[in-house]
Formats: sequence, C-alpha cells, structure tokens
Amino acid sequence: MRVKSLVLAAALAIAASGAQAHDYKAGAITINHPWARATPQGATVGAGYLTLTNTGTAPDRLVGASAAAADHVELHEMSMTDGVMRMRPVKDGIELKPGQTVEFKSGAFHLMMVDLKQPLQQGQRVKGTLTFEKAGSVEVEFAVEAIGGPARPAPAMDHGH
Ligand SMILES: [Cu+2]
Repeated sequence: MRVKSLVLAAALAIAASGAQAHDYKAGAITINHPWARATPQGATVGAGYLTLTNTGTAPDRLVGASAAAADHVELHEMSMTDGVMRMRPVKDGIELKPGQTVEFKSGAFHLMMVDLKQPLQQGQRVKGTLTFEKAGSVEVEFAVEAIGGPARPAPAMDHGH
C-alpha cells in the first residue's frame, strides 16, 4: 500500500486548495478535512468527502453518517461497469484496516447527502456526524467548497437505486 504517498498527496491537495484544514478524532480514527461540494439551486443531492486514517491496531469501519442539510446520508462507491461510471450504496460500511488511510474523492468513495433541505453554499459549514463500528459517533463540520472541479458527480448519474 502506498499509504505514505496518499497522505502526502492529500496534504498537498489541501495546501494547494488554500482551504482551511480541520480535523477530528474518534477513538483511533482521524478524520481529516470533511468537506462538501457546493450545489446548484434546486439540486436534491450533494456529495461529501473526507480522509480517514486508522491509527489503531484493530480494524474499524465507517458505517454511517448524517448531515444537518440533508434528510439522510448514504455511503456511496463509484465504479466503472461496462464503461459507465455508476454509484452504488456501500452495504457493510467502509473498512479501515490498522494503519490504513482512505481518501474519499470524486470517482471513489463519497458521502451522498440525499434530499437536501437547501442548496449547499460555498463558505458554509454543515454540521454532521460520522459513525464508526468501534470508535462510535463523532460530530464534524463539512466545509462547503467550490462547485467546480474535475469529475463532479452528475445529477443524472445512475445511482443504482
Ligand atoms: Cu453517490
């Protein structure tokens, strides 16, 4: 595993974006820079991202999340099937092996904020929670960042549900 290079890449990406980094801890899990992409007026779903590191010696899993701006939050994974990018809910949570860092990003794991109560506006902070199988629940704030950027999940994308 190229854990070190992933951590470095994440650190560089945050530094380059100029966004204020913020992090949280739940037991042995470090939660780095939870953020959500700003949404256009009328959007019903938003996407959240963060980086999780398991600093402990036992495996754990992210099993749930919530956000004040959304009715509920689903853990999603994107994958290429027959040349088409699809999202689907992660059934049994996202595994975090001891020492492992998992970076949520476009084209991979993301938090899908479903049935938004209002658009996510750049500069806002959205309160939410993350729930881990062993480390329990922790309150976080998602920093809402610019709508632009590569590989933004399209609203019309097949969610498989
Ligand atoms: Cu999704």
